[in-house]
Amino acid sequence: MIPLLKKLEELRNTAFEELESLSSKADFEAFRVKYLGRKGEITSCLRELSSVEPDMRPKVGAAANELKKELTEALESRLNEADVKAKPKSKIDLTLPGRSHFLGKKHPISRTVEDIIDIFYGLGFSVAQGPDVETDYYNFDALNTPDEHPARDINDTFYVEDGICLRTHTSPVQIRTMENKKPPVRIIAPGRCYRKDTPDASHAPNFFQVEGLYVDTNVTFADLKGVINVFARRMFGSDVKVRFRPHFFPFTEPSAEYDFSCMICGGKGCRTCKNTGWVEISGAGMVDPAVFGHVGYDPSIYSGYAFGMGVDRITMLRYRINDIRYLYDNDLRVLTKL
Ligand code: 2NM
Repeated sequence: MIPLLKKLEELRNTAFEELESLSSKADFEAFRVKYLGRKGEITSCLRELSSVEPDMRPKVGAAANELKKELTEALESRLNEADVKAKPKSKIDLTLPGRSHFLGKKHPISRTVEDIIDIFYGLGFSVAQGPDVETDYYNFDALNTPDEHPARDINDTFYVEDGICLRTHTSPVQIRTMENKKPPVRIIAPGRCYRKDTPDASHAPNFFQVEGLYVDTNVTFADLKGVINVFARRMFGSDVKVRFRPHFFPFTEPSAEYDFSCMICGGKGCRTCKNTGWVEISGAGMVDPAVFGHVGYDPSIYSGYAFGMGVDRITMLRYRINDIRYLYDNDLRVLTKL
């Protein structure tokens, strides 16, 4: 037998034997260098081919290449199984079903506020904002609310300290805006308000309002009715009806409360409208000259209307929520269904 062939045969035996005994990554690498490397055993056999008789070279060369291929494959498969064994048992159970993710949603009140803002943008209003913590002056005095008015009672208003309260409406924003800007003024003031009410189906100690104000020359109650009518239709559709009932507010004269026809029952009468066919939205009126006096507007030149609306009430109507507390409970069953 050709010595080189014999050598290859021995190499095969020792190499395969050695391969079985390897365990560490370093062992495998050393093995690869020793047998399959550029200066390894098989390469050196191939170099010795020149010493073999020419007609035998192809046979010996093929044998060397064959061994190289077998060893490479064997090493590969040993590495793979060693890899599996080397890994610690995973703590992650890949067979578990995936977790579903909740996709965040805007709160229904935020959605209503945004829709209201969009409608009033379309009517030429801009948005004004102010602080939640107010002085008595902005929350009451400037709004022509007398000292003895029941709304000022410590049982109705949250006082932070003497003379400082949580705003009970967003009207202070209107006052601040008028102080800083000459007419024409056409703004809405959306935001959170606070009243010391015991929570029930229709009361929460904090709630949301959007108030509107338009001051210019020759503004009339007819302009107010027009804007409220347009708002009602854009918000609830072309079938909704609006009615105004005389009322009193210290900051407007004349004043009214206004109702929309009930969109739950279509005006026929149901629980939400207490069988009247109408749901109260809020109040409105012509800004009282005394209020203009506080902000330095001349009531003989300017007139204006103001209105409020209860965002919670509107939200409850459009999403058919029959208890205001659902809006503040962070109950995902409510939030994900809307
Ligand atoms: C309402 C109802 C009627 C109102 C009045 C003013 C201001 F600042 F111009 F005097 N702002 N908002 C107003 C008027 C608010 O909400 C029920």
